[in-house]
Amino acid sequence: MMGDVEERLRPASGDPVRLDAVVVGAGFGGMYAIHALRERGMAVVGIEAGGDVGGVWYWNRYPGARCDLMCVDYSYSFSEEIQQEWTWSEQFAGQPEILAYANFVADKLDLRKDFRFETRVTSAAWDDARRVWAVKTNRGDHFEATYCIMATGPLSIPKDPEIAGLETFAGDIYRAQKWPHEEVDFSGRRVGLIGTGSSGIQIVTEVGKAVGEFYVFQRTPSFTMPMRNAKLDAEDIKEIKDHYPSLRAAARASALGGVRPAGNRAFFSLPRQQRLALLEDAWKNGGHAVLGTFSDLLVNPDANEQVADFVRDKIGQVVKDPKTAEALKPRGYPIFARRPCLDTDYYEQFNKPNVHLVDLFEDPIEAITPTGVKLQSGEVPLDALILATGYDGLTGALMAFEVLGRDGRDLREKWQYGAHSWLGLMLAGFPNLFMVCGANGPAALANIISIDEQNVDWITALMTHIEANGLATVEPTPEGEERWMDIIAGLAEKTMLSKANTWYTGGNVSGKTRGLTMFTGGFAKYSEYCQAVADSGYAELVFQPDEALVGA
Ligand code: NA7
Repeated sequence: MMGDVEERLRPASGDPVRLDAVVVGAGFGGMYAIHALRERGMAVVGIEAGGDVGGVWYWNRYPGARCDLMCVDYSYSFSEEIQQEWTWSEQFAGQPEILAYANFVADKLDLRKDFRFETRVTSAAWDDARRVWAVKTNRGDHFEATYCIMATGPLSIPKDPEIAGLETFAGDIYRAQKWPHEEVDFSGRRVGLIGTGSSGIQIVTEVGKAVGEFYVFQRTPSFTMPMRNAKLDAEDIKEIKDHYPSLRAAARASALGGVRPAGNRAFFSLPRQQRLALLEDAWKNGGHAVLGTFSDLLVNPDANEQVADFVRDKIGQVVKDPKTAEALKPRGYPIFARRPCLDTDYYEQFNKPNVHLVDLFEDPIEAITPTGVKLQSGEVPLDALILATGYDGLTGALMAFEVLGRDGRDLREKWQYGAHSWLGLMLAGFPNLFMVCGANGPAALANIISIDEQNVDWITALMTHIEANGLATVEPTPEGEERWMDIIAGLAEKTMLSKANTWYTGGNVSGKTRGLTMFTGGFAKYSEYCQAVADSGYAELVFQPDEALVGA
């Protein structure tokens, strides 16, 4: 292990700073990685483009930003002290509280001292002769480390809409993915919003409360269901804190990496009236209960369509203007194939006289002008424009800078026709490089903090194996990677998740190879695969010995 980090970060000359590991990203994955590696006595540095910890929760400060998983799930489980000291105020926490939690953890574990903030990695290259990753940043840092851990997050590269004239708009532009730190007052202003995914829907419910005229430019409507968030009282908190071990165990054993029950009965195994009663209960229950009611909603198109009809009926019951209601009803793709959104009074906003839905399928945007949005039917004058147009998900962050593996192999070239990886954790041809919550793991289909912890624990166990056996490098075999990709493809074929144009499939980024690069078998099954590899003595991984120890 390397010596004291502080000392190492101040090299005497312009030589690279030598470390055990570089971690890219200070979201929940990177924060836990820094902690876990330090616990092993390793010298580490974390590099983060944002000004502080929190990852997506640092950037996404838009009004209404909230996690759609309950905080009993969406929080760290590795420290009983943190679990007991931190108290959540609501079932589903808002962005300010999640960011406060990230800061609490960073303070508690003194994580910031090992992070370089407001710093971007410009290149990471494997030096095979010296068996180190050379990592350079836009601030002129040059680190050399045995391991490189990419905790860059599935959603960190914002994607602007490809609409002519966007740069000419003379009013204020706000991006959901990079919201200003200070409060934005929309009252009395004419505001437009482009994008009605999870972010756009959350923005509508908040901005709709205090705005002059609000134009929601909708291309594909999303299915959204009531979150039914609730404050946690002292009794709730006590119960949660007393039962963390069993809550966490249930989460780890589940498909979502969370405690929400998932139904194991098939949709058509019950008579119609009973199915409807269950759906009604789930609707009243809130959250993702509707999704969890039946086991086959993503594999049985008829069942899926009936649940979609159920939700479309609910939209019709809330929205008073029939034309608006019809435009808000998603059609043409299976429910849950796009991220199912959770909201509080989203559809109610469209009953207000100053909130206008613009159906872009009927009246497309021709251009953005200095004064507003030009539709086919004419211009909508605007003072401000909000963009909630999503991300280049899963692969965007690692393709945004140079990552060079063995023999200078470029990751952009490796991923040119789709993201190939092994267990979503490693890449053939890229020794000692790890991804946390990477492409071809469960990623957006499960609780990301559960994945972060599971990934980092698996990685550190592998490091222990490497050290205990006098080894120096590790990487998956190309055959192992292909076998994993066959598993991913085989599972993907069985679900309807690829049947919508979303960031899940790369369908939202023009020119990106389409394909569902996520493990759809569920978090528990994924963990079993990873554990089986460890139990097999890491079959499918190739190691090279530590030459310094050979013959010693
Ligand atoms: P999403 O879910 O990718 O949504 C992006 C939205 O932006 C979606 O409604 C898009 O419509 C819309 N969009 C993109 N480009 C355009 C143009 N050119 N014109 C009109 N509308 C456009 O991103 P979010 O940030 O909401 O959510 C990302 C994840 O965060 C979510 O899945 C959760 O995991 C949390 P389209 O569908 O392309 O018709």
